[in-house]
Amino acid sequence: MDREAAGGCGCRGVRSCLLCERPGTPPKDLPDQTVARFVYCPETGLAQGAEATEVQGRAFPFPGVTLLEDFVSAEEEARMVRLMDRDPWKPSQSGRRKQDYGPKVNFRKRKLKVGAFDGLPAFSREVVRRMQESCPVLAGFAPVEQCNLDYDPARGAAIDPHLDDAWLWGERLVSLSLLAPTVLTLTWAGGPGGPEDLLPRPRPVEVAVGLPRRSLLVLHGPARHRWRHGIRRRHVRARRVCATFRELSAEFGPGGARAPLGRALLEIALTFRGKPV
Ligand SMILES: O=C(O)CCC(=O)C(=O)O
Repeated sequence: MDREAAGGCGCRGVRSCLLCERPGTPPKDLPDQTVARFVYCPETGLAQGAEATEVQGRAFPFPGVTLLEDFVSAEEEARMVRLMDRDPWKPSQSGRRKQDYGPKVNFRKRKLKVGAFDGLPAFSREVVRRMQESCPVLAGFAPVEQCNLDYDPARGAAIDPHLDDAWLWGERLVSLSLLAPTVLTLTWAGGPGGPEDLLPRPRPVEVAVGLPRRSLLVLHGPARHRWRHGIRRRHVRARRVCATFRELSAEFGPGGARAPLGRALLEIALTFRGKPV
């Protein structure tokens, strides 16, 4: 279907969703049989070979994933989504809708300005406080951006594997999963020291991280910088809302070349009086 005719579609370039794909388009995202599949175990921190595959019985350490279950209560979840739904959701790529609270950024030109940003939303104040206090990995975590994503299976919503920018965003990426569970797929981004060395024959490697409803995920270290993360269409089975919180990189922190701008953005963010930009 023509993208302009597909009301509510925000896809561009190679991205597509069920609103803009022509009827009869082959299903996107069928499992790729050439990939070596592993499943992350939060208890051991290992990526374990998926059952009934060639790599069953193999495992490797998978550092940089912290998963906190039941981070918000059912009441808090319902309230957060109710408040999000009072503001407009903008069509985004691959069938997602989004709301952004954060500065205006041009990643290609590395330009950053306050723009219309007037703070994180009031309903995130308590959640951010809890992040800082209940999780050692999040000590001192001060987000300057919150991006809410809405995934609807009827639109074929997904997010392609990607690495978050490291010029602007800091070490920890924090995502709160609301309304439905899903699976985050991490794909080795390449380079020396990769997990392929552990395999009987070289092939792409993926690690599935189960994200329960109301859980908080922190990606840091290798899981943030060396593995692309994404969500497959087939793993969105019901409406899911995700709020991702990002902190600034060292360049914008104390002593960094752009510390004054970083300080100004933080002051705005932490007023918790914001509306989506
Ligand atoms: O929905 C999620 O859990 C992942 C979101 C994400 O990767 C992003 O916002 O960059």
